[in-house]
Amino acid sequence: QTLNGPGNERYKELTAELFNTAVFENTLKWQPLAGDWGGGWTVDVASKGVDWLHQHDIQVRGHVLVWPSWRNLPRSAKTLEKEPAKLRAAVNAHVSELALAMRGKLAHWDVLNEPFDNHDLMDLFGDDVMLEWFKGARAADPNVKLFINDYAILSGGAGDTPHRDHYEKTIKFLIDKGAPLDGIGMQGHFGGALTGPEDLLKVLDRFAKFGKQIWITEYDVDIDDEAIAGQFTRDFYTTLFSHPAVGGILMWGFWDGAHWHRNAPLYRKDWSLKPAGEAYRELVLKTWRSNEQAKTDAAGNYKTRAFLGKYAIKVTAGGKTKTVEVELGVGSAPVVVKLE
Ligand code: 9MR
Repeated sequence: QTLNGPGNERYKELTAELFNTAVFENTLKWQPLAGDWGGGWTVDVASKGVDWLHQHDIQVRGHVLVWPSWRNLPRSAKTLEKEPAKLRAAVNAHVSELALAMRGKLAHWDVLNEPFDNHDLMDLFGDDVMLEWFKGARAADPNVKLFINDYAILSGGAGDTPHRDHYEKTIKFLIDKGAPLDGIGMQGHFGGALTGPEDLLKVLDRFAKFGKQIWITEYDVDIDDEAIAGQFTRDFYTTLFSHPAVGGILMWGFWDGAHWHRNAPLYRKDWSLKPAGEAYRELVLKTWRSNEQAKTDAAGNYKTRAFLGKYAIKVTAGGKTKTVEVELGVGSAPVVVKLE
């Protein structure tokens, strides 16, 4: 959205510095692609954005194939309300066509968004229709990870809520029925009721039992007190980062100049850093990046602990130097560097 707007250059610079996964706020939604929001929204624009992100080593989430309520479907869908067979086919065609058009470009797809209060299509066709969307996406792009996504799962304080209960039931339904579901998205839009670390962990455990990766897909915190937002962001990221089921956290914008509430987590409109931005930079760019220099033992071995991720290892001996790039994952083998 900011590609042609003011702040474009700074926005891109910071995107490349701060993130390794990104999502388009609106570009891949059906309504804009169908022309309901005016011109300029095309798969081609999205693909160019993806190319830029890939050039900067940033993987991309696709958002969203089906957001199944009249208010979030294109106008053309509503006109088919009285012709259910055509409507069902149109939704399935959209899933296949868009997933095919983006095939190989995306790491994740949100196949289904906010089923708790966006269920007009399920009311018409029954819950099994959700399986068609997941299967259609899988058939069109076999390697992209397929997600369900909803809000008010982490946010809103502690306890069981109808929203959380419904999410758990829906995920169980999809898995039991054999939907190719790879991951669970939890949006993470916080307003008044901030959820503390212990309660966040309880929610994560509740959903981790499905054995799928959990991603926080749309983090932000819309409160006036920047200091509290900063402390909360620090605690939120630390808690989520500590949980083995969590694959990653995305922010729903990071700059006040391009944010749905004009209150983004990291940067004010004038690009000054908010307390949450300081906390984020400290954790993500420093604390969680392992960086060290050491000598091996006489046999040439060296062992250390490091956070998971991509590393460059530079080895020097007998006047020779070699640098290798490695990715440290769970259970990675020792790295062998031969100087020849
Ligand atoms: O931030 C998005 C805003 O620009 C759009 O007008 C709106 C409707 O498409 O969607 C907003 O993004 C939502 C996201 O797609 C799903 N989760 C909640 C987000 C904030 O409303």
